[in-house]
Amino acid sequence: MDNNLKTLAAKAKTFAPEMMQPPYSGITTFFGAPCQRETSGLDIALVGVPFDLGVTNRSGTRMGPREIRNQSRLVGVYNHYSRMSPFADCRVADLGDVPFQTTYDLKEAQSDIESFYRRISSAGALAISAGGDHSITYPILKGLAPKEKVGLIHFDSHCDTSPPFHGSGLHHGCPMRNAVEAGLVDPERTLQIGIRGTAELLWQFSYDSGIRVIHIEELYELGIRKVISEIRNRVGDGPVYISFDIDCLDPAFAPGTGTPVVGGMSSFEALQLLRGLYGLRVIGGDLVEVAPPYDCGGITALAGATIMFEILCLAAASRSGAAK
Ligand SMILES: [Mn+2]
Repeated sequence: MDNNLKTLAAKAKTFAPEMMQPPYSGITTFFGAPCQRETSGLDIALVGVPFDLGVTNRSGTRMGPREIRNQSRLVGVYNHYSRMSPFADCRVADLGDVPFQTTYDLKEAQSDIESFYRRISSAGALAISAGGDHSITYPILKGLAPKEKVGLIHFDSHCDTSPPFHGSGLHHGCPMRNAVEAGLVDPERTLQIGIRGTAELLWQFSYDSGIRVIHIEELYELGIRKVISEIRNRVGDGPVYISFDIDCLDPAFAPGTGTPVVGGMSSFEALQLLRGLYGLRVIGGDLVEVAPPYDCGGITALAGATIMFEILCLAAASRSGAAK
């Protein structure tokens, strides 16, 4: 963290010339980061996953990465709260979108996602992703292939631990169950935050496996500080993955999503929760479920890009050891 902006600028590692251009011009990348295909030498890869074959209801998140890239030009490059720039502390690049061999087969497409992330983890880089529907989190975690089970900090209005239904166990309502059952995620070091709505009957697995579920009502009863403290205590010093479904926010703040549920947190409350997580060993994260066809004036994509930036900053702080 650095109060001296001149020092910060001087140590910039990937302040690409594009970042200094007007945000409405040039070829759009996440936060204006340099675009490249090569993973070697990278600390953090930014990745788009334009995929929505896993939705249980309204499609449209395949359009998410492009619009999040667009709105992200209003977000970087400096984080006033943590007084740092991920682009100064780390080598960060936009790796583009996961290329799909087929866009018509859920299982095949998820194996394309897994392969792409395996390449990133083999290069020793962290990955921060923009979805896409939430089904992508499971193949991302498989591809990242963490050496030990990760703790999961999952913001959502749904637990996404449902059993298979309508002929698939890979849809966007069950990635967290899949990740626990595959031994990738440690349920005892997992929290699901902001949960609400009428799908509760689908989430028995969360309770049975020992995941800590914090419904939205409890979040407001406890307050942000106590929830942060519980997150930190529960995930401890081990590796952590952060998955943020934009439908965790109230639809007033994020209408552009396939399965909105009223009564959620504000975008400011989400940012405050994330800002309480500096110092954790963040190995990656994603921001999913932004569906531009239902958005109004880009507010959901902007909220998504802002949250993605906060997660990027947490990862950069973790990577550079500059944690607050
Ligand atoms: Mn979700």
